[in-house]
Amino acid sequence: MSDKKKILTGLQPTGSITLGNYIGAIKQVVKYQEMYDSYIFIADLHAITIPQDPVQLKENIRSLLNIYVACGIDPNKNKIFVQSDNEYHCNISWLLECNTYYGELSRMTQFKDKSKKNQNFTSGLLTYPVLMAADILTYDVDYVPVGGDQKQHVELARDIAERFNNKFGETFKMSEPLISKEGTKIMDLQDPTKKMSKSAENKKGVILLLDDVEVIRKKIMSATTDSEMSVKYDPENKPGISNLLNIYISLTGKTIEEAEEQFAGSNYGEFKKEVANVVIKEVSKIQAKYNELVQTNAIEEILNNGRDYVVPIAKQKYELMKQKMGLGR
Ligand code: ATP
Ligand code: LTN
Repeated sequence: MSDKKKILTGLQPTGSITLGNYIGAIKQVVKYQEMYDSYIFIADLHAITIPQDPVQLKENIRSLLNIYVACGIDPNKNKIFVQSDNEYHCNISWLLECNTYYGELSRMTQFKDKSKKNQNFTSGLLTYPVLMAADILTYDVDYVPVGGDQKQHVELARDIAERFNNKFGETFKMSEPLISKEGTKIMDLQDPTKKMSKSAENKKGVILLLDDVEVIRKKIMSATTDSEMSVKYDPENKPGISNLLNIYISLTGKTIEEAEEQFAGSNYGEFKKEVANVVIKEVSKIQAKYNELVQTNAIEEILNNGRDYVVPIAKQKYELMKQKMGLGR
């Protein structure tokens, strides 16, 4: 038994991964795997709370997994699985749903936002946080690394766990959200006052990890800057240059001061060229690994191992819940 603390994260298989996701989230998970016993899964059952094209969804699931492994998520240090491969998540979710109040779910901020946008929303959109609670509570994890938008859902999972424990006896560990400190936020290259986002309509300012490297170079070379001529970190007055500096230091490990000193006297063209070289070097490594993974289909074995590890754990938790609730024969 490992004495490491356990963490669990779910990733929605929607859209293509951006350089912002890589710097802001994936590199974080790669760091965590050294400290924690990590569970990481593709939340495909969560993705279908809004309509998905089946062919596209299947493609996104595989692509996301291959990208994560290509970025350094190590299958030997993480239990990597697909949520729908473990049927117990849904079974456990139902038992938890019957211990969750409608009022709690309809108060969730994300539900309120998303249901407003679409009049014909499904009931899955409402009950989604219970499925998320099932994901978390099944494995008795210590921490759940999430972005600020998901904190409320992790807190709901704690409420549900506490209620269940009080009613039926100790069954679940109380997991805590692990909100990383506001990490480096990478901005859109064309509009550096906006976050680089995978759902941006115009992709000129968004670097996708699977973009052709020459496309990446072009995107960086045509990034918005300013009319001064100094490579200085000043997000307020020089958002474009500051964003490029952020990208540069995130990938080189240098400090802002070191980078400013290095580029003192350089013009913006020279600076951008160097940023592009650094990004391309990093992305090329990821793409090479990605292509190798796609060709060898290595992900298949990784996912089989992940599934075989997590299913017995979830089955045991489900049986325990059934027994406590008086279900079955
Ligand atoms: P959307 O287009 O739906 O807003 P997104 O690209 O912002 O998607 P999310 O799925 O919301 O991606 O976020 C996944 C993870 O990536 C989160 O941890 C989030 O903080 C991080 N992330 C997303 N965009 C950036 C960015 N531009 N800079 C740093 N981190 C980011
Ligand atoms: N809801 C999360 C994805 C998610 C998750 C989880 C995160 C599903 N289940 C369990 C942490 C733990 C999202 O939309 N990012």
